[in-house]
Amino acid sequence: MTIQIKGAAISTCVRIDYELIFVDVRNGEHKTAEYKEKYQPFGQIPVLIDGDFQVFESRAIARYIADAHGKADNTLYPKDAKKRAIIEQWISVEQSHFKSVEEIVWQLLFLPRWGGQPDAQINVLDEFPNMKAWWETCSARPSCKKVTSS
Ligand SMILES: N[C@@H](CCC(=O)N[C@@H](CS)C(=O)NCC(=O)O)C(=O)O
Repeated sequence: MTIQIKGAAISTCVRIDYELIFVDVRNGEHKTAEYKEKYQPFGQIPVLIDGDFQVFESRAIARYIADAHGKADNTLYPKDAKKRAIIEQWISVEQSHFKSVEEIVWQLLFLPRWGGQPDAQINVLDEFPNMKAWWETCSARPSCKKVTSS
């Protein structure tokens, strides 16, 4: 059975095959009582559906995909406790401290695709070499290229 993701093509970077079920966020489909009751109580995307199993929250989804559908060596999310702890550490750091990165991703990736004009002040990539390297690594991933070209 194919995994289904309720969301928008641009916001998913998944390394496995899946069926995208488009949610019309611009027209508020995700805020309807039916959507909240059936899929996501906070009225947001993404939601993963795997047969009769459903899970929302992107980090929970990512962990589930890695555990349930990852390759045998599972290099992205290894079972080794220490390796996993370091991954969880950085997932927590991202969730707790990366608000400014969200803004950068919004300005550089999503806003232009929604017809908006990015803030000219967002030039941190040139100011912070590590951030630039991170951005180049992320955007070079096949999954990122796939969703940004669609
Ligand atoms: N904590 C949630 C955040 C989800 C989220 O912010 N989704 C955005 C799109 S990427 C959304 O649904 N925005 C519409 C809204 O909040 O009304 C997660 O990680 O899944």
